[in-house]
Amino acid sequence: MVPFKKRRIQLHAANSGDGTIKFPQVVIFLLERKMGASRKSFLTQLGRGKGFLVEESFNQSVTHVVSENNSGDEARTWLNSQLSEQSGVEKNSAKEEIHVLDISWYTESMRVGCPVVIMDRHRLQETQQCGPELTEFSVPSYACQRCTPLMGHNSRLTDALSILADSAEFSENEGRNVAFRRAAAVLKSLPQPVTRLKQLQGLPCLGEHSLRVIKDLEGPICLCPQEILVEGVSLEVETTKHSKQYTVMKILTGIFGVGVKTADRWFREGIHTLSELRKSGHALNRAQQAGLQHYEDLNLPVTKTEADIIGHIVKKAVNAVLEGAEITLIGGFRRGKQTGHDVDFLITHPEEGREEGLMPKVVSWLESQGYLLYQKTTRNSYLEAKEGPGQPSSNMDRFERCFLIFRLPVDMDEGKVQMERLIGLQTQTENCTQTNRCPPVDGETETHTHPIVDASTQKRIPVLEPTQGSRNQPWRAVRVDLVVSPHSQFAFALLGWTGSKLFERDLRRWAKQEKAMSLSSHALYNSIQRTYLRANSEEEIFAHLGLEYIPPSERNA
Ligand code: 8GT
Ligand code: MN
Repeated sequence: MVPFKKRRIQLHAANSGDGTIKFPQVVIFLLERKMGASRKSFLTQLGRGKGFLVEESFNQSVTHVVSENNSGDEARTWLNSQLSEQSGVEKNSAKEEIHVLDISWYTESMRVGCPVVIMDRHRLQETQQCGPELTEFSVPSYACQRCTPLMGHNSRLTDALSILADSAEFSENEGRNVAFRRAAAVLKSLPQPVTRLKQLQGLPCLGEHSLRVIKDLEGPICLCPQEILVEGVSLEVETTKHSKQYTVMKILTGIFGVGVKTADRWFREGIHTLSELRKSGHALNRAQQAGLQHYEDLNLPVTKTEADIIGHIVKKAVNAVLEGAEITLIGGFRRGKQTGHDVDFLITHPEEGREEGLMPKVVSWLESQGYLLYQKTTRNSYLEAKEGPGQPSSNMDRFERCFLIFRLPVDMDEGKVQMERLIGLQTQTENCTQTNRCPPVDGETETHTHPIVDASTQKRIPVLEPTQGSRNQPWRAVRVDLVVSPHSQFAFALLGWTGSKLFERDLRRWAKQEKAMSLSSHALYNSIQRTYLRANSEEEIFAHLGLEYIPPSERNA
């Protein structure tokens, strides 16, 4: 024990440290109890010399209490007694704000010269652990058993894992792709941000690899002299994100009609940009030609407003060709997304059978009004009695389905689409474009509308498509998917096309593995009883599957 007089002198000397404060948001108090006054004085001086703000006595501005040789309980009891002496400070709220730390945090920070990230080992452990930081998460293993909102609380982690999933997808490593997507989906479903790795113990789908990435991302956080918060990085994620393969595959698979296989082949051939692809002389199919032509537009997110306007136009088309037909917005927008990569609609008619042959008529109407830049229609080939239930492993269903590239008029002056103008719009398309229609093959049709080309000069006539890029056009291209379902299958189609992809995948997996059932977007089949289970609503399907109903807004796994 240092004699009182000497102690005062030492403390005074510490106080007079005139170094500037480099980390004003970190206010430290060193607990003298069991540390001793002389050591406290020495450490205070050391900290101040390095630009740390070390308070002489405990006060309301303190953010970090550092203790040596005290247990977590002892330090917390001391802190609570200090807090209760201070008026207007609630113990519990203060408890969340003040870090109670072991001396190791302080000495490490001294060594580095800035406050190091607080790791588990720096915190004084209390016997009774409670409070939001220590929430123990519990998550069921199937995505269809849990709620996953649009915005999770751990987007930094989920974004990183999604990059690794994309990369695995580009390498056609399906197992790895799904593993990372599942891990990301589990983190997205958590009700709070992950603050400690040990909170993840026992959670499903978090493999060793994902945990390693999370660990790298969670630290070290360091308040550098410039006071920039530097978060932990995952070398693997950074390397992947900036790798040639990843960046090129992102570009090439971003072309409508180009899948991973084709993109990978081009990548290996040395095609790394759109202009290299254009120059390569590769024969592109119609979808790819259209995709390349409208690349910029199709890679701009579609807004909810645009989706609603397209919905209005499609509804008009549907009603024009079949009275009483109904359309429903499905896909991501039904789950509450505000932007999407496309717009998906499900069309049906309350009278079974009336929907037959509807798609070609809707498409013709849209085409005649100049709304289509590209379309490919496939016929419904699903016949329950003949073929049996849809295979759960397949996500390709056999509804009458149409992939469109929609030509959405845009008001150039205001930079946004105007509903009223659009609905009555008669475009000049017939005057300035030509349509290439393929003869139907196996119930499929495909058309691609090009800007008309002057036969003698081979130059485009620039009526609707100025050469300055698509933003100077009075329209934009948007991907739209239309699906027609018989009314008896509507609930299954609605559930199957609302997504998310992982949610759907897990619904089918749950049905098969847990219930011996086979779920598709057409039907639910009980493999043991050999019967189809009818349903008029999504709620009924969840009930058949023995699952709690999850609304669309919580299916964002
Ligand atoms: P996004 O468009 O904003 O990117 O997001 P999304 O709307 O969720 O994705 P999507 O790629 O447009 O797909 C919409 C939903 O349709 C997803 O749930 C997906 O699983 C589902 N889906 C397909 N193709 C097929 C298919 O052939 N059959 C069935 N039943 N569902 C499909 O994408
Ligand atoms: Mn979609």
